[in-house]
Amino acid sequence: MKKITLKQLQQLRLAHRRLLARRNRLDTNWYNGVVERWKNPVLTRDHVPLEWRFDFNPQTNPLGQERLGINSVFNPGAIYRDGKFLLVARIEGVDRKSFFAIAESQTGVDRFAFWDEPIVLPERDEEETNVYDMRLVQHEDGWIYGIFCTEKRDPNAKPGDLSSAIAQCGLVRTRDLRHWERLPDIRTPSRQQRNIVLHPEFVNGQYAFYTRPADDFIEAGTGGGIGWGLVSDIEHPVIQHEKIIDSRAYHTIKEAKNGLGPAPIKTDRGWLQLAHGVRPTAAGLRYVLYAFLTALEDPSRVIAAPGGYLLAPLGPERVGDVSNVLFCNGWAVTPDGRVFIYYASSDTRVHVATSTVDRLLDYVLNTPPDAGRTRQCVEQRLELIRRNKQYLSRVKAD
Ligand code: M1P
Repeated sequence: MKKITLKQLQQLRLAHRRLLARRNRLDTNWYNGVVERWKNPVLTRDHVPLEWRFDFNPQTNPLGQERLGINSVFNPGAIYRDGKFLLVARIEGVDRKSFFAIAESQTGVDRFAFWDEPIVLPERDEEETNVYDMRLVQHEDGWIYGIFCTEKRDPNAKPGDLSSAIAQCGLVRTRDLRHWERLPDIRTPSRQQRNIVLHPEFVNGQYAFYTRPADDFIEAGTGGGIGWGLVSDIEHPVIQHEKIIDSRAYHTIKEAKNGLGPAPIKTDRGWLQLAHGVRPTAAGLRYVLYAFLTALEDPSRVIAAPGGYLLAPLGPERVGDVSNVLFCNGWAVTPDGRVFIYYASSDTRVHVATSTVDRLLDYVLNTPPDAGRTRQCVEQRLELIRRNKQYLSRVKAD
């Protein structure tokens, strides 16, 4: 029995090593000129080190069973640092609780490997039951901040109600991604807060946050939209006033709710922003990713907003624990302007799409906005078709 068990574990090790060494390939079946998709997910539950799951000692695990299983790896924050791509992934155990761990790669598109242990996040509240979706932000004050969702059971829930929860935003900071200091949770006027993102620069000498006010845990309720608020003291992060800078809208990709993804990328034309938009369907909520641009001198002012989505769940991405979901809270930009968008599909695994700052700027500045109504949308398309006809007939005539 012991022999077979050992052999199984050796086979697991071999398969794990092979997975971590696997090179990725561009998905050549897909083209839009803005981003490339890649064939393989960059992180899955199978990437999690075997030592985090199995007890390798035959004395205590004679049957070689998995002791602490992993359900999924998704929604990572991202940063490019010292020539490496680092993801702070949300790892969900089979017990439904999530924790954070860092995976690193030299290429950004494959061969991600987790550091030897998960992050030990300092706790502030014993009621905190789950944490997830960390945004990593290198702020101009010199710290790297981690902003994440902290969730607990609603203290006012009736005894039989085990689903009502309160989501708020936790805050940590670090200089080396190994030692984390927990700051007080971010306080805002809203009952529910997820998807808070720190802007990487001071605005009028203050820390600036993108928020997502909501009065319901799953739906936005009467709230919603991407909000904006300022904080003077990061060690006492209280946002007194939130203003909505990107609203939900009827019959758009962000009808039900929306939320900022990663911290924006500074470009010479403005701040490049990536967000998720959610709409209701008969099959449940559908999450897609959309991009827009805000003004350099006022990052809360939207100056370009392409219509529709940039990325939506495709093929196998459409299926998972929460199907029909793309979610992104991490992207990394290299000094030469390459952009690596780490998006998760269906709350299950992590993929990468690649682009450049220039291509994303072209996309946000030159894609027509949502025309609002079918009739206007047809006009938009006719205009494109007729310009193409004119151009192509001229080229043929030449
Ligand atoms: O299940 C989809 C996503 O739902 C929540 O995001 P939001 O509050 O924007 O709807 C989060 O739980 C997120 O982790 C999850 O991917």
